[in-house]
Amino acid sequence: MSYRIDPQFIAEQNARAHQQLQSDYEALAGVLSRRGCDIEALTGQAQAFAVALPSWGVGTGGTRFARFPGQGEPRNVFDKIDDCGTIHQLTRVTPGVSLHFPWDRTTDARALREAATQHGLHFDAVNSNTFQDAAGQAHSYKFGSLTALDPEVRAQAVAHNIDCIELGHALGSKGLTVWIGDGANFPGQSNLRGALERYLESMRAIYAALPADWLVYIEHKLFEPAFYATTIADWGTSFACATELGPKAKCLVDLGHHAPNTNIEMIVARLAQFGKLGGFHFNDSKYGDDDLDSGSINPFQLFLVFNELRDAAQRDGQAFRPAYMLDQSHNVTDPIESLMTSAVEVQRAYLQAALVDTQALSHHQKNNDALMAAQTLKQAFRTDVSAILAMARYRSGGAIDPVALYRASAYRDHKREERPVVAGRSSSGIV
Ligand code: AOS
Ligand code: ZN
Ligand code: ZN
Ligand code: ZN
Repeated sequence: MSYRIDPQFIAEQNARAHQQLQSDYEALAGVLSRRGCDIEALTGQAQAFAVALPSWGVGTGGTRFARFPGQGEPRNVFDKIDDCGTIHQLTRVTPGVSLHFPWDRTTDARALREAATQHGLHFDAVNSNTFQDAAGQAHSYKFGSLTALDPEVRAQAVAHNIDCIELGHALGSKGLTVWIGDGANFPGQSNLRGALERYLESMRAIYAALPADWLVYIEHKLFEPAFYATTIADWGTSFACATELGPKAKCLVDLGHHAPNTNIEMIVARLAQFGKLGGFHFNDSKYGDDDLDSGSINPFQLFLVFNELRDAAQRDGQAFRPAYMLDQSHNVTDPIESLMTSAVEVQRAYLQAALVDTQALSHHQKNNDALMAAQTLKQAFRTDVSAILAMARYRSGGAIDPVALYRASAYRDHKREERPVVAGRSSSGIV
């Protein structure tokens, strides 16, 4: 039986912090009520919020350059589910897990589904992988996958995506995220239009295999590994392809996949306006696809993204339900601590956006009062909602302070014993 944090231990740790939380919460309730906001409604909203975990994020020490494996890291998808379960147990905000095939392939989908259910987890969108060669595959993706000139390579890449749909279907997923590294490193290397034509042809075959209640998410990325011309480089290409494919195709925005200083919140607004905003890979970055913890570099940008999401939800109501996922992996922290931190930061941005005084904002906009409009957003952004987030976790059975509780539990030490290091192992699938 693998180690799990005892709910009794959570209750004990929370008991020590509860009084302090209660007084912070009451103080904040007073501040908010003077602004006409009901803290209880906000706490309810925080409790209902969710962001899915990337299975690849719980592996330790991964960047594209090297891995520095940590002790007690997950050895397989079942271990990953245990770690994701722990993150959800403490934060109560991450009930979904996004798997990546073939990294997370298992022959026993039923056992995997059962393991997830035991942790109160379900499976969010599954991710295909044609950006690296899997052991034993017939054709290499060195010169592309869904866009490859060789029809056999394309057929293999399409078949893999359909395979992912079937695996995901057996696990209760409802979506497939497709990110490809296809593109060119040199001008002239490939015909730019031809590559996109082949992409669409391949995607049509994948689209045709989607179950009725599934979506396919097209994830764009400016560059890397293709450094001259990435086939699906931007939201315009993503939008055009999603439109070509049909209503089950939507665009996925990974915050790290844009040129520096790109106005990502505006991209979010555009995609939402035209009904093509499918979801997110949340993370943060300073230079490129850095995959750092959410809110660690630019929390204001994250808030502004959620401000657009708030606006879209207000306009479109229940129909507007983009998929929220994290996508991060790096070298220097315990990934469980980082993922808990990111999940809470995304939840924080959501809540801060819920605090925007929308009436005041539209009043200032009507009067062309740019200064006060900006101040209205800043007021919401500057509000420290930590006590609401902590209260939401507490009421949902999670930890008032997830990182402190995780450290106090010595979870990783237990896992170090349960998951002995095997020489040469690289199970997390991080590239
Ligand atoms: C790659 O840059 C993308 O962010 C994908 O979402 C990818 O599948 C994921 O980061 C795992 O490597
Ligand atoms: Zn991503
Ligand atoms: Zn990224
Ligand atoms: Zn990425």
